[in-house]
Amino acid sequence: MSELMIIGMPRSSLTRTVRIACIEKEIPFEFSTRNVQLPGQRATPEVSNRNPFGKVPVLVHGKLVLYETAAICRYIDDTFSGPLLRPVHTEKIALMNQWISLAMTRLDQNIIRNFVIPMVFANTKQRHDPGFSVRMNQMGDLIAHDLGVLDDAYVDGWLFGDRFTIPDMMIMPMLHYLNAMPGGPEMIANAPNVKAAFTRFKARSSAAQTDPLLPDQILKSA
Ligand SMILES: N[C@@H](CCC(=O)N[C@@H](CS)C(=O)NCC(=O)O)C(=O)O
Repeated sequence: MSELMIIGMPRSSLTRTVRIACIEKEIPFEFSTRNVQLPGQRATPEVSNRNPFGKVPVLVHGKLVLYETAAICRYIDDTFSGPLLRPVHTEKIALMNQWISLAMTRLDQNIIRNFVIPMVFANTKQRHDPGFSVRMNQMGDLIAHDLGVLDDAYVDGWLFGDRFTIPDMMIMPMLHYLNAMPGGPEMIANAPNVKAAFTRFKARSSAAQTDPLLPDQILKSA
């Protein structure tokens, strides 16, 4: 058994982020999906015994049990040798922390929690409520704004030029879900630098190895 274990679900975008971080860092790890709850269900003891907030991903490394995606990714980068998952200069590290914070708060909320999850899990009655489409359209406008901001930041390739860093590993899996939503490909296409980065992401081995294998359009099937 490998020394490092990631607990989570294959379709969790944040679990995917930490798996990508391990693969990019070139470290072996065990991916444990055993007894992890399905989305929307109560946390199982497998998870809640390690994270009292009942969320995944969780990392277990020897005696260390760590939750929160940003903390896990930084730990992986700081602890193991292998390609750096962050820029080198202090100012750029500060900017990376800015993007990590934005990815984990605003982007995760706007794209995954308030758009993708309602779109996927709304039942027929909720879907036919006029308020639902109003809310989804409002979220679409917010996401379009956020993609516009990201587009300027992705002008040089990744957020930090040639180096694929932790916030890229957070943002790209979110875009994978957005791209599977009605209107998602159009939103991404309106941000050409983001679209180019997303295309490069899909070609990476770490993306292929962690692909949640979504249908082209997911509505109630996730
Ligand atoms: N702040 C946490 C958020 C983790 C989170 O929300 N994970 C989702 C999957 S992407 C989850 O565990 N969902 C299951 C649930 O809420 O029951 C982090 O950064 O890791």
